[in-house]
Amino acid sequence: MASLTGLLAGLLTETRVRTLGLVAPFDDAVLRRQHDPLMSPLVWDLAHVANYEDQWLVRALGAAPTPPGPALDGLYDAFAQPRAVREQLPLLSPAEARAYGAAVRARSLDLLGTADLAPDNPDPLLAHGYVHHMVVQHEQQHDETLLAAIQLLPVEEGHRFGAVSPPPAGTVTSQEVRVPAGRALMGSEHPWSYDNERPAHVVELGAYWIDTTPVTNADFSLFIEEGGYDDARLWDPAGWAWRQEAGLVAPQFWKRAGEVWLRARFGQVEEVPALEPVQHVCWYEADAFARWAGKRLPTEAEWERAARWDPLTGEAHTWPWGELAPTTGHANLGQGLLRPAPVGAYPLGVSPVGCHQMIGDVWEWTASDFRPYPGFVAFPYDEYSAVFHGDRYKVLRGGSWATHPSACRTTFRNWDLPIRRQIFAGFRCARDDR
Ligand code: AVJ
Ligand code: FE
Repeated sequence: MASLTGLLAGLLTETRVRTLGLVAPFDDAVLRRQHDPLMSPLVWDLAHVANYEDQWLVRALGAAPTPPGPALDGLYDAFAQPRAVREQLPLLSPAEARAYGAAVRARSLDLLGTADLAPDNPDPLLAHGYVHHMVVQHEQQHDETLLAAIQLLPVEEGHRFGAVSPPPAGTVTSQEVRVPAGRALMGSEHPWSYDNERPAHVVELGAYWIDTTPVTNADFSLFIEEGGYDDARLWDPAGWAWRQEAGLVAPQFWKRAGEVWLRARFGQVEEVPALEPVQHVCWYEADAFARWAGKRLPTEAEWERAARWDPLTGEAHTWPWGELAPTTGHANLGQGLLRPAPVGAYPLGVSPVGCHQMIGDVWEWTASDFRPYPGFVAFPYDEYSAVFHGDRYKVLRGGSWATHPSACRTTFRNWDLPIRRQIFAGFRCARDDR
C-alpha cells in the first residue's frame, strides 16, 4: 500500500500549498475581517481545516490532540458558530493558525506513514485511506470557500493569484441533445465517495432534452433585456418574493455601464464576456430563466445521466470522458484560470451524449432538493450530509473552475440554499420530450 500512502501524502501537501497560497497575499487585518455576513473571516477557515484534520487524522486514529487541543473544537465548529458572528470569536491569529495547521499536519503525516490502508482493514476510516481522502476533499472545499470570500473583497483589495488565460471558445454543433428513456446508474461505490453519493442505484428516466452547454452571459443578458426580472409569471412564488426583497436585477457583481454590463472580480472590473457561462446567479434566477426560455432545470438524475452515460456501451463513467483523471485539456478545474472558460473550450471533455463542460467552469443548479438516496447511511458523521437533507437545499452538480479534481466527479453532490449566489454557480436547461 506504499503507493496509496504516497498518493494521499502528496494530495495533502498539494492542498496545503494551495490553502496557504490563497491567504498569502493578504495582511492580518484583511484575514481577520468579516467581509460579508455569508462568509467567514479567512483566518477562520485556515484554523478550521487544521482543527478538522486534528479531529479526523490525529484523534480519530487514537493519537493525543495537537496543542492547543480540543478547547479549539467549539470555536471552529461550523454548527456552533454561525458565519456572520465568527469575526467576534477569540480566533487564533493568522500566525497562530498557520503554526497550528503545520503542527497538525506534521503529526497526521507521521501517523499516515504507519497506517494500514489495506481495503480489508476492518476500520472503515482507514480502509482505502478513506478518512485521509475525506480530509483532502474537506480542505479543497474550503479552498473554494476561501475564494468565494475573497471574491467579495472590495475591488481595490482583490488579488488575481497569477491566473492564466482561458482557452478560446470552441464549436458547439447543436444547442440541445435528446437523451432517450432508460435505466440510469446514479451514485458511486468508489471507496472515496461521500456518504451522500451512496448507494449507487438505478433510476428509470423518461426521454428528455438537455442543453449542450451552460447558459452564457449573452443568453442571460437577453433575459434581462426582455424584462425577465420584472415578470412575476416567470418566477417561483418564493423566488419572486426574494427577488423583490433583495432587489435582484442582474447576477451578483454585475453593473450596468451605458450599453454594456461590467463585472467585478478579484481586483478587476471588466466587460462581461459574452460566451462564458453565467455565474453568481441563485437557483431562483436560474429557474426563472429556464421558464422564460420555455424550458426547466434538469433533475440531478437527468444531469448525471447526460454527464456519464455512454449510449454505445451502456456504461456510466466517473468523468464525462471516461475514467482518466482530469487534465487541463479536459475541464476547467483547480483555480488556474480564476474564471469560467467560454463555451466549447473543452472538446476533449464532452460527454458521450454530447454535453460540454459538465465538469468544471460553473456549478450547475438542478431542479432537485438535497435528499438521501434510497438506503443512505450517514458516514462517518451526520453533519457532513444528513443534517442538510430535506427540501431546504437545492443540489448543484459538476464543480466549478474553483473546485479541485479531488472534490469533483459526475456523482459528486453539492448543495446550497436557493437564494445563494456568492458561490461559483450557473446552470443549463432541460425540457421534456414531446
Ligand atoms: C458541500 C460545500 C455544502 O461548505 O458547507 C465544508 C462542504 N462540509 N465543511 C459546505 C463542507 C464541511 C459543504 N458543501
Ligand atoms: Fe468544514
